[in-house]
Amino acid sequence: MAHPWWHNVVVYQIYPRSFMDSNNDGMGDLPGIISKLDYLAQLGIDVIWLSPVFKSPMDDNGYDISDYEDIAPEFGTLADMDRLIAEASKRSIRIILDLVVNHSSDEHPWFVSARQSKDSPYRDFYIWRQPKADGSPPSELHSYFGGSMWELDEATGEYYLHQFSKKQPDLNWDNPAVPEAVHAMMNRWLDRGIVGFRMDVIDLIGKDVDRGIFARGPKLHDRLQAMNQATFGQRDALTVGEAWSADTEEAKRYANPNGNELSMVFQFEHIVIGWDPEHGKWKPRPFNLVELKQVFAKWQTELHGQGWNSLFWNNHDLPRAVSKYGDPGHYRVRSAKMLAIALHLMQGTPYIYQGEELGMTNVQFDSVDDYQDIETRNLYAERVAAGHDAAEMMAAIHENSRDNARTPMHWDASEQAGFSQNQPWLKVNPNYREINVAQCLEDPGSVFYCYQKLIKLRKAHDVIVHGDFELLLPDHDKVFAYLRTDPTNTMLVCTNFSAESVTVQLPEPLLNRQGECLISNLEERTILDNNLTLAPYEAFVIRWEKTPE
Ligand code: TEU
Ligand code: CA
Repeated sequence: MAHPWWHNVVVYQIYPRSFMDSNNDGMGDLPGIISKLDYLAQLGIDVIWLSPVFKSPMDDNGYDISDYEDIAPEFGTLADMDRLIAEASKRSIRIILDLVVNHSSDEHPWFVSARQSKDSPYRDFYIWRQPKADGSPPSELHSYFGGSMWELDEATGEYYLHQFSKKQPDLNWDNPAVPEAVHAMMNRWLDRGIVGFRMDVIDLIGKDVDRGIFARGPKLHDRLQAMNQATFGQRDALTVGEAWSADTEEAKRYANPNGNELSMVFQFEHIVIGWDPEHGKWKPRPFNLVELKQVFAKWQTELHGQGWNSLFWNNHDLPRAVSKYGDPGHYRVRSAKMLAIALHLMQGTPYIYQGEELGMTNVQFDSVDDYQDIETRNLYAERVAAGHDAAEMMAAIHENSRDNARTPMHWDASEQAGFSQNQPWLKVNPNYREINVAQCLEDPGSVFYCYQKLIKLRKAHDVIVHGDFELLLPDHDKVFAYLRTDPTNTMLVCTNFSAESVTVQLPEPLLNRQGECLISNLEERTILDNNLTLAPYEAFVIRWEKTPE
C-alpha cells in the first residue's frame, strides 16, 4: 500500500520576522530565508511551514491579514516568494503557508467595506450583533487577547465578534461567500507552487455564536470536507490544522486515512497539562512526566492506522522545549538532544521550530516593555489591573510568554547574533554568544547534528515511520521508554527526563540481546543488562532485528 509522502518527512517552522534580516531594518524577511536555505538543506528537513508573510498591520505579527494575495512589504514581494518556492524546490524542500481564515485584519478591504454601512456587500463577511438594551455587548464572552470578544462599531451601532484582538474580526463562515473567497485564494497559492497549509485555529470555523459554541462547532467537519474538495484534495498536499480542542476521537475525524479532511492536526493535550485549569498558561504547573507519557501513549496507540499524529514540542506560541522539559543550565545540550530523540522516534510527522535544533532557550527580560507580543502585553496589563501580583505575572511571562520562541534566530556570535546589523524588532536572547548556528556546525557533538541524524534515521528505518508503539515503565516518573515494532524490527527508545542517574528494569525479552545503537546523546549502547543505569538526561535507541517473543 502506498503511503502519503508526508508520512516520512520532517517539517521546519519559520517565523519570518525572527529568522534572518537581509536588509538590516531589524525585521526578518523572505530574502533572508532564501539566504539560509543551504543551512536548512544541511539539516535535512523536507518541508518549511512559513508563518504568515501576507500584508498585515502586524497587530498579531501577521496573524491579522489585510491582503491574502500579497506579501507584507517588510517581508518582501511576490517575486521574492516565487524565488523562495523555486530555490527551496532546487533543494527538495517544499513550502506550506499559514492559512489564517478564522479572522482577517480589520484593515482588510472586506472589513473596511463591511463597517462602512449595513448595506455593504461585505457586511455579512463578519459577525455583527445588536447591543443589549443598555448598550452593553451582546454577551459576556472574553477574547483570547484580553477584553471583550465584542467591539462596538460606532458608525453602524453594532458589535462585531473578535475571538482574538479587536483588529482580528472573525469571518462569518455561515455566509457561503466566505468559503468561496477563501477556497479561490487557497487555489491561487497552490497554483503558485506551495504544497499545503498549516491552518490557524481551524477548529473555530464551525462556530455557532448564538449558541455559544466556538471550537468544534456543528458545521466544522462539513466545512473542512468542502474545503478539501474545492482546493487541496486533488493535489497531494500536506495540511495540518491547529486544533486546541481536538481529542483523539476528533483527531481521527480530521485526519481520517480516507483523506477527505486534513493530513493531520496539531493537538495540544501534552501542552495544556502543564497549565493551571483556571488560569491557564499564566499559572504554569510543575512538569509531570507520568502524565505526559500517558498523553503521548494515548495519541500514539489510538491514532495508529486510524489517523496521523503531528509531533512537536515547540512553535511560535510556546516556550522553548529545553527550558520547559530539560535543563537549560547544567545539561542544556544533553537534555535538548534527549528531547529530540524522545519526540522524533514516535509515530507521526515531526515539526522543528527554528532554533530548537540549536537548543535555544527561553529569555527573561526584566521589563514587560521589552516584550512585543500582544497577548503578553495585554494580559499583563489586564491581570495586574485585576489585582494579580505583578512579580508573579512576570515569572509566568518568563516561563510561558510567546516571545520566548520569537527572539531572533542565533546565527553566530557577532552583535545581534548575526540576525541583523541593526536593533531587531524584539531583543536577542543574551545567550547567543554560546548558542548559535556557527558554533553548532563546528561542534560534532552539537544539538544540530543530533537533529540531522534523527532526520536521516527516519528515511532509513521504516519502523520509525510505521511501527507499532508500546509504552514501557508507564509509572516511572523520570524515564520515558517505549518500543516501536514491525514484523522485522524492534526499536527501544529510552530517555531519562531528570538530572539524576536512575536505574530501571526493562522487560526480560530485551535483555542481553546484541543490537545496533541508532542514536544516543552519551556513549553508545548495544546491549541491555538486568539493571540499566541511565545518566542524567541520557537518551539512547537500540534496534534489533526480529521481534522478541
Ligand atoms: O494560535 C491560537 C491561540 O489560541 C493562541 O493565541 C495561543 O493558543 C495562545 O498563545 C494561548 O494562550 C494561533 C496562532 O498560532 C497565534 O500565533 C495567533 O496569535 C492566533 O492563532 C490568532 O491568529
Ligand atoms: Ca529585513
